[in-house]
Amino acid sequence: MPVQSYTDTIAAIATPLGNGGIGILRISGPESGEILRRVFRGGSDPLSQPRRLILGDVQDARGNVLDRCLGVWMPGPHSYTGEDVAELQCHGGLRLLRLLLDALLEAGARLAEPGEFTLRAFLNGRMDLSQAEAVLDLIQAKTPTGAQLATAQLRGALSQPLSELEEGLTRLRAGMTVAADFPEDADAPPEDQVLADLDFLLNEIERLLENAAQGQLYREGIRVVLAGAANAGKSSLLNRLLAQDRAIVTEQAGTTRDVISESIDLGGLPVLLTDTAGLREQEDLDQAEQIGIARSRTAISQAQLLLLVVDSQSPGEELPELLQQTEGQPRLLLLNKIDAASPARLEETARLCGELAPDTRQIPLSAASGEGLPELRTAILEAVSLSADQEQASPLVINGRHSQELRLARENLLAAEATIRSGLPLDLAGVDLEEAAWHLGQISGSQAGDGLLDAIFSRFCLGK
Ligand SMILES: Nc1nc2c(ncn2[C@@H]2O[C@H](COP(=O)(O)OP(=O)(O)OP(=O)(O)O)[C@@H](O)[C@H]2O)c(=O)[nH]1
Ligand SMILES: [Mg+2]
Repeated sequence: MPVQSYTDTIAAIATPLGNGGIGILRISGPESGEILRRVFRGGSDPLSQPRRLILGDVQDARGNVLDRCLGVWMPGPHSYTGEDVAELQCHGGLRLLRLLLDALLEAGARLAEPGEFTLRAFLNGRMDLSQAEAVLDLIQAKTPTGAQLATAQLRGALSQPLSELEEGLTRLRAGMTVAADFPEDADAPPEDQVLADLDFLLNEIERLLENAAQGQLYREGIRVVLAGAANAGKSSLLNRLLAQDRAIVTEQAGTTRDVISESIDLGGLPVLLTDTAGLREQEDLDQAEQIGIARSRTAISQAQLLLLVVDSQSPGEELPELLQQTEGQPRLLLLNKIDAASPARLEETARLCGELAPDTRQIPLSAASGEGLPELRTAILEAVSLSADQEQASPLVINGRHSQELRLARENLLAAEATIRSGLPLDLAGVDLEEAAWHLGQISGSQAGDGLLDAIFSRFCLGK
């Protein structure tokens, strides 16, 4: 862990920049106590009562009282940053908070960079890099499940298996060095043991990557597009899933002209649901509808999951072409309007769809009555390989950077395994293992360079 001791003291407004009930100013660094004493006049000295809220006045260098607020003193190392930290809970007016911040800067603090509090927490060993990134995920979480997963990561869901991996790898490398240098040494692990240990590490990485794929979905969500012939009921379905009258629905074909997107929370999965203009071939389409249809085609090509809506009473002549064009894309066929279709018509439509797209799952439903909607929700989750039963899954919120480093570490371990299996001397595998350790260190931060840290922490907001 890179330990660095800062000599300066930073300050920032930690609450959102707007008017609110309260606004919090945060100070961290060796001068925090001094600065707090300079600006805060409480009923008692906050420094003599760590972690206690003290009521007092904040004043500027000229002695003007700016606000009445609560001050709290949190001495390091048991603070968020690991340094001496002070916070002022004031009234939440933006203009007022700026004045108060000025007073802190006048009293000797420097304005914090975005993410600098969390960067200091990382550099002081209060959290590893994956936990610091979880702080960012937590702030930006799109659904309650996303927030829960980020909290789990903050509490060590990734750091813990990761540090076990790093330790396992270190032990393995140490054993192999002994085996290479002193093959007769009783402590040297036999080749079988080395291979078994490597296998164990590989399985562990594999498991993390699998959970990561799920976690990424919960974190970033998926783009789901409703497409199909005009009048099939796409907008009605959008409204039904949103539980809100968002898109205009009429009996006329060609109602929707533009692409409409809304977010929904589907069992914790953030879904960006897009309604599109119905596809239809006709000579006399006006210009708006033609542009709308072109936009539909773009949306269709960018979807991560397509919901192809079919009127089960009459599937329409556009269906074969649409099915052909979207072949190979993840998709579901929604046989809509089952409330109005006779059983014979429904069966006929299902048979036709089965012929045209034998591998595509069909879901009979009704946007009007809501029948089949629970099945649709489950099918969407299953289509992106998520269990509708969240208790069973243990997704990890790993970002793209983490999974990339895990994959590179896996490649290094596989290369090491191949070297050993081919009967080459054990120490030749050492370089690969060293590299694997380096990649794991990029996730925990034990090997992270300044460039990486800058890239990560600059994405934070001010005051975090
Ligand atoms: N009976 C019945 N009618 C439905 C159902 N879903 C939609 N409709 C009707 O079908 C007609 C077209 O619905 P829309 O939701 O506008 O269809 P659309 O696919 O968005 O149509 P375009 O925007 O023109 O492409 C409306 O009159 C709806 O009330 C359903 O499940 N059952
Ligand atoms: Mg529509």
